[in-house]
Amino acid sequence: MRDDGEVSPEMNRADHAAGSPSGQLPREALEPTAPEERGVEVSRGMLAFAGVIAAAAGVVLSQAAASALRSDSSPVEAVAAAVRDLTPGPVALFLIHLVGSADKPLLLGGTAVVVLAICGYAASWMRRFPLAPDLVFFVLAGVGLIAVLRLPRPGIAASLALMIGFVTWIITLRLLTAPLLGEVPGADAENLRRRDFLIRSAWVVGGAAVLTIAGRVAGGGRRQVEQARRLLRLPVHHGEIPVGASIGVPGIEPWRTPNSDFYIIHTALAPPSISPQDWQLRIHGMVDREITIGYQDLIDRSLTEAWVTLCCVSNEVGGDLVGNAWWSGVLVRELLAEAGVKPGANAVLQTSRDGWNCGTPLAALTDDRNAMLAVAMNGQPLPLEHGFPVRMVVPGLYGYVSATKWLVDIEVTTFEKFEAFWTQRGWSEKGPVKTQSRVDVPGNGATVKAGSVRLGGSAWAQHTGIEKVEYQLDGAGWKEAELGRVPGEDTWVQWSASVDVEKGEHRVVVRATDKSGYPQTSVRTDVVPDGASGWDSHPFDAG
Ligand SMILES: Nc1nc2c(c(=O)[nH]1)N[C@H]1C(S)=C(S)[C@@H](COP(=O)(O)O)O[C@H]1N2
Ligand SMILES: [Mo]
Repeated sequence: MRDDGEVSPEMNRADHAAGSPSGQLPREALEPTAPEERGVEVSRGMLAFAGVIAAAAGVVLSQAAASALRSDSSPVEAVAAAVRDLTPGPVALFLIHLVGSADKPLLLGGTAVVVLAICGYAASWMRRFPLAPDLVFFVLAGVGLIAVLRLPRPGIAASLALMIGFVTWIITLRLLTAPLLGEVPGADAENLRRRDFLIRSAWVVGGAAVLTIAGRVAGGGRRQVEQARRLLRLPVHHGEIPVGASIGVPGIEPWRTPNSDFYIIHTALAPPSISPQDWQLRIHGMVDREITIGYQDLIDRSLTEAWVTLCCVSNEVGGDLVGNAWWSGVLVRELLAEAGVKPGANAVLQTSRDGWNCGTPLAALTDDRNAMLAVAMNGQPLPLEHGFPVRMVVPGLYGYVSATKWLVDIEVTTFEKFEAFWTQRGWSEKGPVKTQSRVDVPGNGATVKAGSVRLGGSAWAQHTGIEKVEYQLDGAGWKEAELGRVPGEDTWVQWSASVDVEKGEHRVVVRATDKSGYPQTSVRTDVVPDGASGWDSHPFDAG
């Protein structure tokens, strides 16, 4: 997105260059009469404007074509994905992992803005260099082609969409600039040029809008998948919240996270639209028999169901990139047993439809922790954003090394043979979750009524389990909190305590001890490379 800032100021400069005293355009500057000089000035800015509109029309048409042709990605998305993949680790971390869902509009919008700016700038030089924009279009299309070809599933559709965008650029720019560059006789020439130009621009914008809608209607990939999802009737349960798990402290996060509130983290610019009929999972690599399995095959097997708390490695201390749901799916170890894992393997490389990948210790998929290929979340088919139709859920590991959404490929292998997406960007190869606890109430900096106050929050150490949670009020000794009753080791536990506070400022600190006997460390570490540590604490006021 850095280019943004560089290109636009130059564009402004270009717009004003013709009028500048230094006279960057000597040929025009030599022309004697005032009106014509003004005409040149106007058309330089207008040429840039024409370039931007032509570029936008091309981008919009290529998007429409991509969607009509049901391409997985449009050319702009392909370029944005390339920018994402080439972004150095620390910046990518910020952009993709921490900005969360805001990174998608940022990346896509930024890519589009840079393209428009470059095209506008190139078009502003058309009077002196008539082929300048064509050359720039050609180079941009070349970049687009490289980006399209490095997609996880490069296809005819995306290349065709790119071609359509390129041709639109060339034709639209000529169409728009004809009145600006052609000879128009008469005293009123400038106004006529302008009027003709504006009329043509309006046609282009209107046409692009109509074709966008047509593209949506013709494609409708996402809508069809949404529909297929709605019509699915899976033999799964909604998951009754176990008695005692929810301790009913007002203001605390619910023990079950509703699907609509569940945090979303992924690098995909848009969730891939995969209909259940099209979904296939390939299990291969160091196995005796390669397996390919379809959706119906999968859900016809015996389904396993469990409460599992999922959390993100980039969750800060006290953060909310953690959620708890009732998952339904098929045990991974059963599928792996069917394929027959060869001796020597220690890892599974999981790949999603959109090309993201992660490496999971084989042991975590075959031991007693019931790692599953989940098809439902809280009794509903997975929402598209959470990996529809099939994702992996592995208790005790951060999502970035285990929880592949839109999963299509499982390769049994060894860690020495690959480096996964986030590992290449400086994150740890293995990602067991760290024992954590959080204060929910009183809220950070909240004001409560002096007297009896309820403290509460949650603590998690998936697949180890929480032994106890302690809190400290205003630096006094640690006291044990009451815990909710949980069905196993794989979920978070709610904690609460009642305290008496006087008027004034207070601070509550929380720490958990897990069932391995490990007390949560007070040492604060950053989320990179393997998850944050440290105690959560909230100041609050009693009034
Ligand atoms: N295909 C794909 N799967 C993915 C990711 C991704 O970027 N792409 N991100 C992972 C990370 S970092 C996390 S924390 C979890 C988040 O799952 P959720 O969005 O359902 O909460 O998904 C994991 N699965
Ligand atoms: Mo994550």
